[in-house]
Amino acid sequence: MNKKIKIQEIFNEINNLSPVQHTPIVIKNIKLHIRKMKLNQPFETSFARMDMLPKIFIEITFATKNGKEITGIGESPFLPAPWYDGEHLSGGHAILEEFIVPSLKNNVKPITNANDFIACYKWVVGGNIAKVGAEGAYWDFLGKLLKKPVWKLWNGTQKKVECGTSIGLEKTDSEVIEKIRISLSKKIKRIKIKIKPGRDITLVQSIRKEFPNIPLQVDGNAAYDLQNPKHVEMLRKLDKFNLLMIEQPGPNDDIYFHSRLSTKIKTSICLDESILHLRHAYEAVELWNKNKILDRLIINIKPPRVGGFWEAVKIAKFCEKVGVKVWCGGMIESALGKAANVHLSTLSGFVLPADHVSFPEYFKKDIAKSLEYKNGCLIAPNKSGWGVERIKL
Ligand code: OSB
Ligand code: MG
Repeated sequence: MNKKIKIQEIFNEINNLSPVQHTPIVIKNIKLHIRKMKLNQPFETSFARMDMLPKIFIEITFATKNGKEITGIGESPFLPAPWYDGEHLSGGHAILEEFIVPSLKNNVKPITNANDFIACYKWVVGGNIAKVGAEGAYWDFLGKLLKKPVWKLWNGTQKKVECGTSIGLEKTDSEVIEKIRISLSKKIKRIKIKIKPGRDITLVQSIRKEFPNIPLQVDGNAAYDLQNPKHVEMLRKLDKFNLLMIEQPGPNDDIYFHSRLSTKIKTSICLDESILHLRHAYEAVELWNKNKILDRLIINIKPPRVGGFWEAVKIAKFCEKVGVKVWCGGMIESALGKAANVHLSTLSGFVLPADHVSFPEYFKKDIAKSLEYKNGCLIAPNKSGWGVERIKL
């Protein structure tokens, strides 16, 4: 399939997308809350087995000209070590405390939309997970100011959001299968499992033996060497299992060799780690389109990985226009971050189930109540802002 699409024109249009305009606001106060949240059960990927997720919750109080003060909260969902994207708690804390927070506090330019807010710290290179916490506080505030849920500020349309779950690696295949069974009993819409070299083909084979028809996908988290023919051959062997996609098998910062891999296998390739902003999505679309296999590209959009919700909205709209399917990935966020991801998933470009839930719930003790999961779906809240109440930081 090689549709004649004007990628540059679409990119320009989306890149200039205007966020909601509002009355000028000033930043009154910023508080950072560090929390180390224990998981109910360990989560293992190709890079590590985790039992705790460290987070920074960012509370920003804004004031309008008439002196009305409103506080919003955002989440920076770090991992315990720089396994996934180079960020971690102490580094992220330093970026927030030394650079992002002062840049916001010392800002003298008027803030009348999301771009003005983001412009305060846009000069910081990287620090995407740190940045998303600040922007999350802004959107929560803006929703409260305008008395609307955030998803309406983004013109989301799918109030009912389909959920999948991400199941980690375990010592034995039967342990993974048991976890899948539990999720299926909760009517989950699709299963994603983690794989790595040596824990891939036979694992998927035993899952398919047990569940021949479930919607199933795999995530390699950068564990495969796409320039190694043996690794490419392993991935090619997955073709016979009717998987929805293979997520980020190759290096974190690679798009090109993923596109080459995609010419050699039928299963769609989904990019996660290597898409850090809208321009990366453009690069991927152009490469797959040149190879006439654009229908085999999928993009996982995570606000923390792309440094903010507005960037995530733009990538979703861009992909929708060029005809690339997207879904909302997770970073094992708290109930607050997961709710924010549900708001994002209401955009019409999100056509595949997201990583929004876990059975049992992710954390021993969460900072708020999770949105109510029912029959494989979550409903985007009607309340103002993120719509998450009784947050205990
Ligand atoms: O690659 O999607 C990933 C968790 C941490 C880091 C990376 C990933 C994940 C997940 C879990 O797969 C997603 C979730 O349930 O939040
Ligand atoms: Mg992933």
